[in-house]
Amino acid sequence: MNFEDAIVRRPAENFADGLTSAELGPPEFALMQAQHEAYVCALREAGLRVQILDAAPQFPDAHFVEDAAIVVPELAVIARPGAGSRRGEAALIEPALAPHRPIARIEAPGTLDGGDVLQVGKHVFVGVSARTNETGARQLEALLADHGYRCTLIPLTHALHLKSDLNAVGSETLVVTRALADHEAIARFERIIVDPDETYAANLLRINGRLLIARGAPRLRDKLDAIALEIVELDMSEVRKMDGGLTCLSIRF
Ligand code: CIR
Repeated sequence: MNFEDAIVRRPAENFADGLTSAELGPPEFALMQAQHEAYVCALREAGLRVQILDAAPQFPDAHFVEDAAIVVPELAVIARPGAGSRRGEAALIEPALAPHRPIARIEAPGTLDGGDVLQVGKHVFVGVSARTNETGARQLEALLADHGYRCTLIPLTHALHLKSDLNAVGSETLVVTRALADHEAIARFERIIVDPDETYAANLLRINGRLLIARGAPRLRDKLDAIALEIVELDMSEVRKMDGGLTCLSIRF
């Protein structure tokens, strides 16, 4: 799948007030800004038009825009984030997507974070997690079914989001942590399994001919070198301190 556009949001100065379970120490704002700018550059160098939204200090996690919407060629689904402190991010993202796609919405009592949604062609995997409930997942399934997509729900117990564990590097190849490697839902795919001490790097991002990966996972990088894609490593230390990764910093379409 080829992308042309991305939407990102600048991190707010109070981004360290966001949710985290990482226990990696307090993040630094200046370094976070630099990492975010490098990320935007990497998206542009991969050929995307990048729309940069203003920081939203009322929602310190709002730069993790991926969680607020799911965009497919036919429509944009405004999510309903599972964390109460993040719920208002949905209304905030809608005006940025409305010029690009017809809008649909996940409705209460459904909850859904975009980080739980992995699209591989017309097949969409939806993590049912602490953030995404089955009602939200089924609402998304119904909205996408109208456009010929098939959804598979994957219950999660260990990770924040599905894409913490599972991402696509091609239409037939997934990168997956050991936790989901043997899941029947992905049995038909080629699987590149991430070593346990490199689990964070499973959250990688394929953009057209490039693969963005977090710096610090040399064994995964070696495994990915076999794929004919240009690999771009990015320093994600401050993003990681707030439980974020490469996918969650943008919406691609
Ligand atoms: C949160 O806990 O919601 C944020 N601090 C991190 C969200 C990361 N989102 C993602 O991986 N899609």
